This record gives sequence, C-alpha cells and structure tokens, in this order.
Amino acid sequence: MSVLLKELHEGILTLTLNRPEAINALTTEMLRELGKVLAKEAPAPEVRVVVLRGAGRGFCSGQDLREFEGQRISYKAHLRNYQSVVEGLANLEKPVLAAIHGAAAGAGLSLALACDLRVAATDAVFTTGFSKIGLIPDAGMNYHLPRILGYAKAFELSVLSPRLKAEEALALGLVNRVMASETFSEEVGKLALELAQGPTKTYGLIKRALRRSASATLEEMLEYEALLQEVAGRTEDHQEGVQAFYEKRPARFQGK
Ligand code: T3D
Repeated sequence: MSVLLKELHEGILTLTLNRPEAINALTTEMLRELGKVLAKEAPAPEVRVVVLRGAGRGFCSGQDLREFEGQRISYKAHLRNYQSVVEGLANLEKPVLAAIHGAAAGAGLSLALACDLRVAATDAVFTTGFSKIGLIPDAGMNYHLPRILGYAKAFELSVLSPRLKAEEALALGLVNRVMASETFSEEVGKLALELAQGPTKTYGLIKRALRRSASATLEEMLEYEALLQEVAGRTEDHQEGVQAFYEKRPARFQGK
C-alpha cells in the first residue's frame, strides 16, 4: 500500500498520508511522494482544491523518529525532505485545506500550518512537540506559526509544547473551524466542494497576494494588487461573476 493516497474527484485532489500504524509519521519516501504530487499533479487545471489529511486515527505525528534512529540530523537531508513539500503547499496557486483529526504534532503540524485553511475534528489534538525532544520547530513552523498566532503565542507553543484540544486551537486562531468527529469527512467534503466551485484561479491570486504581504510594504502591496487585479479582471470567472450579478443568478465558476 502506498504511503500517500491520491484521489481526484469533482476538482478536489485529496492527499492522504498513509502510515496509520505510526499516526502517519513522515518518512523520506512519504515526503518525496508528497513533494512530487504537489509539483507535478496539483498544479493541473482540473485540480481546483487540495485537501491534506491522515489515514487512521490521526493527521500526522511529525518526522518518523525511527527512520534516522542513531543518526545525527543532517542539514542537507532535512532540507531535501521538507523544502519542496512546505514550499509546494505554500506556493501552490489554489486553496489547500488541512483536514485534521486526532494528533497533529511536530512537522505534521508544520505541514498543516503551511496550508491555507485548517479545519479540525472535535477529537483533534495539536502539539508542536519539537522541544520535548530537544529540537527546534522546523518544516516552516518558525515562518508560519508567528504569522498565524503572533510572536508571544508562537513562542509559548514552541517552548512549552502544550497539547491543545480542537476548541483551544480554534480560540487561538490556529484552526479556522471545528467540526463534529462523527461527520468530519462529510463536512470537509462540503467545504472543499464549496471552494472547488469558486473562482479558483482568483483564489490562487488572492493566495499569492496574501503570501507576498508577509514581506512587503503598503506601497509595494498597492502596486502588486493592481497588477494581480488586472490578471483577475481577465479571467472568464470575472466575466461570469459580473454577468451572474446582472442576471440575478448564482455564478457558475470554472476556475478559468
Ligand atoms: O530528522 C530530522 O530532520 C528532524 C526533523 C524533525 C521534525 C519533527 O517532526 S520532530 C517531532 C517528531 N514528532 C514527535 O516528537 C511526536 C511523537 N509522537 C507523540 O508525541 C505522540 O505519539 C502523539 C502526540 C503524536 C500521539 O499520541 P498517542 O498517545 O495518541 O499515540 P502513541 O501511542 O504515542 O503513538 C501510536 C504509535 O505511533 C506508537 O507506535 P507503537 O508503540 O504502537 O508501535 C508510536 O511509537 C508511533 N509514533 C507516534 N509518533 C511517531 C511514531 N513513530 C515514529 N515517529 C513518530 N513521530
């Protein structure tokens, strides 16, 4: 059985981390597969939304601690394993939704943070985990966590590594929504479909603009927005959206 399952249905590419026996702990093979799919398959026009989830009883427990047992951490291997995956999630020009049930720990949480939206089942548990084993957060967590939560909370979660329940994560802004565990898959499916039926090319531009704002001045953003708006203005979905407004009917967006 593959360590990464892929399914494309109604414009939604669902990627399932599949090592349930270790709460989907990340191995080199799994990260390589994920990086490849994000680079080669996810950008295809028929994919309008990506959902990242875990098989079995949790989302992801982070780096597989058994894979490099007894070995020193290598800068090169670490970068090779994580860079393309984290950049792939963050830079893909379409919405990426992390659907988290059970545990999201260490680099598993980092992957969720690199996604655009995080939804949690009521049984979800979040922990940075790194400091508990004498490591610093990685896989982009030092970039994303302070941007999502602010410095003080990011520092607290990184250093003390508490286990947060879904409702606590929601209160902090770590996740966008909490959904009942019993109906989690259906609720995730509905949200993913709502996104997939939207003007997804424009969503990609929105993502690009928000990402750029992390390191830009107001003046730079005003210029960049104008540029991207010109691009959005040329999409078929913009035409359709305006036409639907005139005709007082729901728009039928194609992601073009
Ligand atoms: O090498 C580098 O480049 C460094 C990179 C580091 C990046 C990182 O991600 S470091 C952080 C790694 N992750 C952790 O430290 C988390 C370790 N796991 C846990 O804290 C807990 O397992 C969880 C909070 C995730 C879940 O707890 P619980 O009680 O629900 O499950 P459990 O019983 O602890 O785990 C179930 C099984 O999964 C168990 O296996 P067993 O005993 O039934 O055979 C456990 O060993 C295994 N497992 C859980 N996490 C990992 C793992 N196996 C390998 N690696 C893991 N990370």
